[in-house]
Parts: sequence; structure tokens; C-alpha cells
Amino acid sequence: MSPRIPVAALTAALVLLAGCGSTSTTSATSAMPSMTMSAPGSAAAQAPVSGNTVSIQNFAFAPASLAVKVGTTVTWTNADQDPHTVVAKGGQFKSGILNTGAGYTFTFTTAGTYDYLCSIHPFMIATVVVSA
Ligand code: CU1
Repeated sequence: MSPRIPVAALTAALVLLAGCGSTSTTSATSAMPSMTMSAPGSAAAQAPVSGNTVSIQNFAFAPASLAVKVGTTVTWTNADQDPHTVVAKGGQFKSGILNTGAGYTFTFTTAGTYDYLCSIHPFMIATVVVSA
């Protein structure tokens, strides 16, 4: 059994959303996706892919699990027509809103597993695995 996404993290993201956009307030409270994350092949279940770029496309991060060495600068690029963000669940990094074609970079200086999501679409989850 792999650990599931903490509901608290999703809730926090939804609360953040509600704070900056009144239109989503009602849906945020009524549409808690607590037990609906059983889609086949969740982000955590996929084998990490080596590289230093992540594409944001079709409301997903690709690869969903990226493997890098300490010191690697990872670049995310939004290839969708909709804006997205890149936000570490643990707070280690946080992009602004990335419109179509916009990018964000972060250099990983500490080994570890970094779960992140798009704060606009909290169902968009992915992981960067940083090794020494
Ligand atoms: Cu998004």
C-alpha cells in the first residue's frame, strides 16, 4: 500500500483557492474529492523518469514522477491553454500562475521526495525524487 494524498493538503489548496476567487467558494466546500482519487496509475505509483523538465499538458504533469540528482534545476513549462501552478506540498517551492507557454524553474539542493500539485487544479499531482 502506498501512502495516499493527505486530504489536509487538498483542503488547504482549496481554502487557498477560495481566498482568491469567490466563484469557487461553494464548489470548494461541496466537492471534496476525498475518496475519488482511485484512478488507475496515480502519480505516486509510476516509476520515476530521469530528466530535468516537466511538461504541463492536458491537466497533468509529465512525467508524473521525475528523478533528479541534488543540484539539478528543473524547468516546468505550461503547454496547456489554461493557467497552472507548481506548488510543493511541503512549501519548498511555489510558482506564480503560469499562463500558456510560461515556465518555472527550481533548483533542488536537498535530497528527498517532493510531492507537488497545481493549486488551481489540486487533482493535478506529481512528484520529484531528488537523490544525492
Ligand atoms: Cu492547473
